[in-house]
Amino acid sequence: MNTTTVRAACPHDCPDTCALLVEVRDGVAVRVSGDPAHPTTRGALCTKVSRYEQRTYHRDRVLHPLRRVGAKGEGRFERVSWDAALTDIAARLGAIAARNPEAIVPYSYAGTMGLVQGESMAGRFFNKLGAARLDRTICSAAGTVGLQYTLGDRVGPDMEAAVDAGVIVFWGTNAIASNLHFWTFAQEAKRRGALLVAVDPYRSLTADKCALHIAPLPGTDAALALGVMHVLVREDWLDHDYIARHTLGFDELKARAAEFPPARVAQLCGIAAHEVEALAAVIGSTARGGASPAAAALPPAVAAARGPVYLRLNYGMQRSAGGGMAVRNIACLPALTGDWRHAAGGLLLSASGSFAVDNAALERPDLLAGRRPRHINMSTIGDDLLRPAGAGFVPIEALVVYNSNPVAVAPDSSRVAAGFARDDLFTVVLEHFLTDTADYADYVLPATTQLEHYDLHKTYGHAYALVNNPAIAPLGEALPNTEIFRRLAARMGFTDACFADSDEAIARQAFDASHARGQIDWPTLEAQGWQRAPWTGAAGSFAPFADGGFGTPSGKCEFFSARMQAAGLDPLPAWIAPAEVGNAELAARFPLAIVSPPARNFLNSTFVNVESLRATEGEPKLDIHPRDAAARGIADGDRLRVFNDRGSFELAARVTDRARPGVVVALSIWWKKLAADGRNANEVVSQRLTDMGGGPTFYDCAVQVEKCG
Ligand SMILES: Nc1nc2c(c(=O)[nH]1)N[C@H]1C(S)=C(S)[C@@H](COP(=O)(O)OP(=O)(O)OC[C@H]3O[C@@H](n4cnc5c(=O)[nH]c(N)nc54)[C@H](O)[C@@H]3O)O[C@H]1N2
Ligand SMILES: Nc1nc2c(c(=O)[nH]1)N[C@H]1C(S)=C(S)[C@@H](COP(=O)(O)OP(=O)(O)OC[C@H]3O[C@@H](n4cnc5c(=O)[nH]c(N)nc54)[C@H](O)[C@@H]3O)O[C@H]1N2
Ligand code: SF4
Ligand SMILES: [Mo]
Repeated sequence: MNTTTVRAACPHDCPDTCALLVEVRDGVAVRVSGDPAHPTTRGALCTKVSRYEQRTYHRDRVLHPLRRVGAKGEGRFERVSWDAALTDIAARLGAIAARNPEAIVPYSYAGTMGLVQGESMAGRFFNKLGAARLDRTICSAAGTVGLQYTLGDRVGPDMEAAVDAGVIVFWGTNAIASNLHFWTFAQEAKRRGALLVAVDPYRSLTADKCALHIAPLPGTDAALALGVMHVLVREDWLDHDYIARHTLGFDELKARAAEFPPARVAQLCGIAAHEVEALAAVIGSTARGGASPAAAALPPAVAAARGPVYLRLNYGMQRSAGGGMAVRNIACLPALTGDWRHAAGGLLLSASGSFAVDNAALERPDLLAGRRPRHINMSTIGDDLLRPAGAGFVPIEALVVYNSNPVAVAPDSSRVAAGFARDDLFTVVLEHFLTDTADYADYVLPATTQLEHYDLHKTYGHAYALVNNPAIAPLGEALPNTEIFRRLAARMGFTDACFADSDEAIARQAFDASHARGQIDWPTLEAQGWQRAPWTGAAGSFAPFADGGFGTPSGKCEFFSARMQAAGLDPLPAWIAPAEVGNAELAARFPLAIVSPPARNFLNSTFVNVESLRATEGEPKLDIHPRDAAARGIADGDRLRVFNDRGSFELAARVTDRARPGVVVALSIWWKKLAADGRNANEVVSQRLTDMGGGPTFYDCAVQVEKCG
């Protein structure tokens, strides 16, 4: 028996990007575990990925090219050869491209976060073709832009540094489900005396374990942050030296914050004024030192809180009409309190700025040869697929989907499905499984999983790059995304040298070697499997803005943003109400807000078809507060219908005070075809976009709930 251990990386859209060790026996992957030497993985994986081999060897893997024989959506296919599939696909894309290449749209997201299997060879292919460009907005676009305006960078304190924090605020993040390794560091901080705080409309697994939980209505965080600013200014819990040296527009911010006293904020957020005071007291704990607050009687743990204050945001608070502004307002707080001075203070939303990626080298926009194709926003793919010709709009004639499952994950699902069902649409899906999306494909092409291909990863949750070495040979006739696009390029007659680059060669092009953040020591990376971004210094000591150095035009934390003004936005932290939550007109018919955040055992819609994980989640459930349930005659376990004007879906009632009054919660993202009614939460979500970045508004959604039958 021949046993080897292969160094790999978790490919999933998760901030932890774990370093993996894959044990291979006689060519078969038998065990996937966390690398004990990697500083944030520390030998542990989540349940999902510790069963990764169950997914790779799943009996439902698509292992050969498939051609549709049934109606769209039915999921009936016949096996064809790679040669037949590629010849026909190239001919059909070629015919469309001859008329107008912009009628071809790539659709991809983060099924793998790999720099190689993501937008490298695929980007080259679509650039050479002159296809439409996809705006990849579906997850983080609003928060990214809000952060860019305010801090000008996507970095923050190290994950490892959380152990030294005095206060950790989980703001719109359910870390136990979606950032497990951060939670482990937070537990260590708690043992050392830190106060854990959650801001989440739902008592999530994480909120449930925090000493202080504030549950504002979804989409009201911008107001809550303004209320916190109000109290910080009122109590003078401010670092005046930091403000003077490293911020822009403090006087204007002060005037704006004056308009948001706790009583007003409490009303906007659907909470009590004393909760605003308490949140301000913990966030102000570094600046206030031992000072006891004047205005409010605080719970003893809150009064005793001491910084540094580590704000851990994830993306939960930016999936509303004012989501960009919410992130921006929160991002102003550590500059007011001076928490950026500390390695364990400040704010982490994304660490994806740790490495400078050379997107031009990966995707080769020069292949466009001066063409400037239109952009299609992935968050409104439903409307765009159904939009008729005219007013300058060229109908979408072909979609090539990879690393994504839009029929399950995109908003306003019945419109998305109707678009995919168009008979005159040519659809190619590169996949591991016959997902809800693959069921609509004309061709399904078998892609390799992370155990079968090479890749290079950076991450959005820590400061390490990782390599992923293939552990096993591709199963069946599966090919890496890169190889599929290489072969398609050859069929299309694309002869540029870059289409011959190997996956390893592409990886070497990925980081911008001319940039301080592009420095990689390849021998170390390859031998160890991972490497810390050298410019960030030693683990746990990185304080990116201790001496200012923000990435904004002024080099300061911009409370006042001229760029926002130029973009037609309020240049100061502002309150933007949700579009549907708390909307008086809608309330008569749709009085409840619904949020549909990730279930712990799924990763977006990935893993829903792995039986052992689905069994743990059970069936789709709706958490509803006892008061809202009683008002509708709903008992625990009843079958419910959730609906609004866009659609409906069904699930089982879980009557619980984990859901606050007025807000129902459907942990997601279920495969539609694995739910009893063939639908999921995205049936009711609108295609409305956020204030910044053109992001989706999954958690800004008004519904009514009733008992079925
Ligand atoms: N297990 C697991 N892990 C995942 C994922 C997964 O699907 N499963 N998905 C990955 C991906 S793609 C992402 S983007 C991240 C997402 O990670 P998170 O951002 O943590 O996930 P969300 O569920 O979107 O938001 C977290 C919490 O925000 C709350 N929330 C909803 N609306 C609001 C609001 O308006 N304000 C506030 N303050 N809170 C709100 C939700 O109730 C939820 O508990 O996780 C990644 N990790
Ligand atoms: N209601 C609701 N909807 C949501 C969200 C929510 O919280 N609530 N979250 C939103 C967010 S934050 C995100 S990021 C999106 C996520 O949306 P997606 O990025 O579409 O994520 P997944 O649903 O996991 O689908 C990824 C697919 O890629 C495939 N895949 C994985 N690796 C490879 C590969 O190497 N090659 C190929 N060809 N395919 C591969 C997987 O099999 C899987 O089917 O969903 C969004 N939708
Ligand atoms: S999904 Fe996240 S926690 Fe799980 S192994 Fe991957 S990176 Fe680690
Ligand atoms: Mo996401």
